[in-house]
Amino acid sequence: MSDSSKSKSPSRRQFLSGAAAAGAGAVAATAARAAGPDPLITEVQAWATATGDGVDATPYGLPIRFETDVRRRNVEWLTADTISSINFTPIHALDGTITPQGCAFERHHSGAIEMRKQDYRLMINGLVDTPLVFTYEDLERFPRENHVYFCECAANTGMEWAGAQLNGAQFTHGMIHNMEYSGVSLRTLLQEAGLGAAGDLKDKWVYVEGADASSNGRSIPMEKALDDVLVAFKANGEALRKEHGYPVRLCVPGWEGNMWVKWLRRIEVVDQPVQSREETSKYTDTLADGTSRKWTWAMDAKSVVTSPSPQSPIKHGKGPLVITGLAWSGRGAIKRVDVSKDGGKTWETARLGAPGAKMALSRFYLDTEWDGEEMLLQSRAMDETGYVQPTKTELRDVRGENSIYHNNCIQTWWVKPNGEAENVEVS
Ligand SMILES: Nc1nc2c(c(=O)[nH]1)N[C@H]1C(S)=C(S)[C@@H](COP(=O)(O)O)O[C@H]1N2
Ligand SMILES: [Mo]
Repeated sequence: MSDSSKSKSPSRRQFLSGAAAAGAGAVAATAARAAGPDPLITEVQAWATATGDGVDATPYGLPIRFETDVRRRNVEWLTADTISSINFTPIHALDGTITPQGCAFERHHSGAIEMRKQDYRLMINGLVDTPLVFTYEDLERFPRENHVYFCECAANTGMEWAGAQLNGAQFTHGMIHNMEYSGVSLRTLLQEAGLGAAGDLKDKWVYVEGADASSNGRSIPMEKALDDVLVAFKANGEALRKEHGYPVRLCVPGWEGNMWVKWLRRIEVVDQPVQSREETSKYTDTLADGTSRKWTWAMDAKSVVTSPSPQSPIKHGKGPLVITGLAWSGRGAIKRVDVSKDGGKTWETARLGAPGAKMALSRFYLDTEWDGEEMLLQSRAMDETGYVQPTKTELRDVRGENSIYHNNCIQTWWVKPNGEAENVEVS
């Protein structure tokens, strides 16, 4: 509970007003200078002595050159080549909840393919009344929906099972992005083909496939297919980027990223799961006794402090500190996030940037005072089902240590008195 926020807010205000009034005396001015630049800007600054760039027809705007560090990164030793590989979203450097496409992680099994809209075709076949092939223009004529959803690769945080491994939230938790998608519900397209031929829909499935060499085929139970699955062609208002499946991808809200088939080419209604590579030998969890857990579709509630973190150290001294991070759940909306500074012994409830939305990222903030001492920073998410994000020990007790996928345990950053942070484990 944030009992401390009440007692601490006056000192926060004192600090800020102290800086603003620093001109009053030499001692105050020195204090303010130590905390930041001079408070009064009376001279004409360089930017006002000439005009800036005119508007021009730049092909497409890019971030200002001072922000080029905010970019995807990969971990070279992780995969044998970049064709079947992954890069990571710079979540340590972003704020709010929407991930710009230009820095949203990519995961390909056989490289990103380039397809023109004119060449795009989507086939629905199998147990349908009328097998159909849609062009891109056909899809645009069905009623459209907009939804914000996160997409998390099941392997996110997968390198952390055996111990603290990668030093940065980008690498430990960056296989996630959150975008506003525009598209047509899969239900609408299935109804267009007609599901009468499928008979009882309860035990039916759809098998979805991409146009790339891997095909990335996955079976989805009909109940989910008719619920909230979206056939998307826009993300954050613009066309999908090539690497995210241009021109059309599937969004399977709350479920593991692997099911979000890119370059979507075929949807087959079938009477049993296909048992493809991606849903048997891959994306399956090996338990402590060596057996495998079949199908883990929904991504359980999870959170991470994005700043401070190893790539986003504290650059100021003690005093006001904003601790922030992301929380999400594949089973619904985030209800609450708690933050601990002492490795999970005590917790304070963080402030959500906006009320949690179903299967979408939530941003949390803990506006706090830093005493300049070391912290073992953690965050713990709770979703609307009442599920609470587990500690690493709790998760290992249930799942053993052989797993890779579906690691949603609490993350710890050891923040040192110099403001630097390191990936650690607490027991
Ligand atoms: N056709 C196709 N779809 C695919 C993949 C792929 O390799 N080919 N990778 C899957 C995996 S494992 C994930 S995590 C997500 C990643 O989506 P992104 O590249 O847009 O981040 O796409 C999924 N869809
Ligand atoms: Mo994935």
